[in-house]
Amino acid sequence: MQRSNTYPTMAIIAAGFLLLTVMCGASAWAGKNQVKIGFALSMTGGAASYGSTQKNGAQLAVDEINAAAGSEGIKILAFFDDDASTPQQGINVFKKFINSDGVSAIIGPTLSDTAQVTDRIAQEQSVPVLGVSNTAKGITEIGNFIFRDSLTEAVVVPNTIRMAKEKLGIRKVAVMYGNDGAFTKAGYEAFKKALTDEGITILSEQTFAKGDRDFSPQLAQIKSQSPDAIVVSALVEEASGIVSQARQLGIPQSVHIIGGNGFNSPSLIKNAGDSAEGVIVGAAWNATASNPLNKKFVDAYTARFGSPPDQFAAQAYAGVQIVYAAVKKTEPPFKPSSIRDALTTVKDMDTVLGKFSFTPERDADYQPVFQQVKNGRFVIFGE
Ligand code: 1QQ
Repeated sequence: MQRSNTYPTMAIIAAGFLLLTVMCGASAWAGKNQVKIGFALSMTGGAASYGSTQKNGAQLAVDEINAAAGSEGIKILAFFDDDASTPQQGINVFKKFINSDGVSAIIGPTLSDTAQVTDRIAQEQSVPVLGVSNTAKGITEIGNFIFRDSLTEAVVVPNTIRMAKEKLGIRKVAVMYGNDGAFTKAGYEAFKKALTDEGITILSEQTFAKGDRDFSPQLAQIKSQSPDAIVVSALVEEASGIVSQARQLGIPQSVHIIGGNGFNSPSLIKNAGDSAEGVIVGAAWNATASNPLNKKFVDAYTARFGSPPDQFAAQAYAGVQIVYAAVKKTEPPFKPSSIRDALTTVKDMDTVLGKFSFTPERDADYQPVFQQVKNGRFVIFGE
């Protein structure tokens, strides 16, 4: 009796093991061609205008890549999380990506302020990071695992100021900047250097802080100095207030307003309305760029999200493709350090930003554009 009972039991156990082995094998196989990428983007807080379009751009790229990969190719398993526009939440998200989700690479965070601290964590844990909107200096200096496809203020601003002098005849300016953030301070330093290099007189320097709403004291003083232009390093919330209030206080449109990367969001135009007309801003990308990839991207993005992409969406979209190009040069299990090494070999890659390569310092290497707000859109100056 005992024997006859034992056989069926053993057979069931053996079958169970077999099934388990097959299932594990299957899931290991299914996961083999999948690379985990974490996206730390600002969905809430002061940088949400940038983060929301970044997320759209990234999602579009991931979906296109996964559709094209079919059943054989490498698919991206994307983890999206909100860095809340703060360093503290950025740290939480990076730790979760690295320690719980086990991602092979991270894209983000949105702000340089956040990147300054989060990227140190990734560097220490040897996980590569691609910044897609960090433009302050000192980010890629954190270490050899840190890359970015966003052009720095140090690259964009000199071009903006040179063009403003050439095309608009700017000779004397007033400067306004946020003195409490990595990005706004880096932008200020870049502007100051470029203005000095071009021999443009700085009539005064005014500061403000994140969250300020009233800029009338600074603008009243600037108005009394009659500059040719007001040069502003601000994130979009403060930038919108400055632009609207400058015009409300009667500073005429003939006094140009020149912004840094913080101005590159359509939210500036939405918030400041007519006051935004004529604003000058240097950028890493313009919607009208004629390369065929860009045209396809603009159409696909507009069809899916109901409004055209901005620079932040374009940089995020290109960022996913850049990381994926590196992933494809590695083998499962897509070790973070292998992806890092492969990223250094990305060269002359066709992207919506144009032909893309990294500098030896892992920064972006391509030409900035000089834009103006015209009829509620960022257009290439003079077009
Ligand atoms: C930075 C920026 C912001 C304006 C956009 C995200 O460039 O923080 O570096």
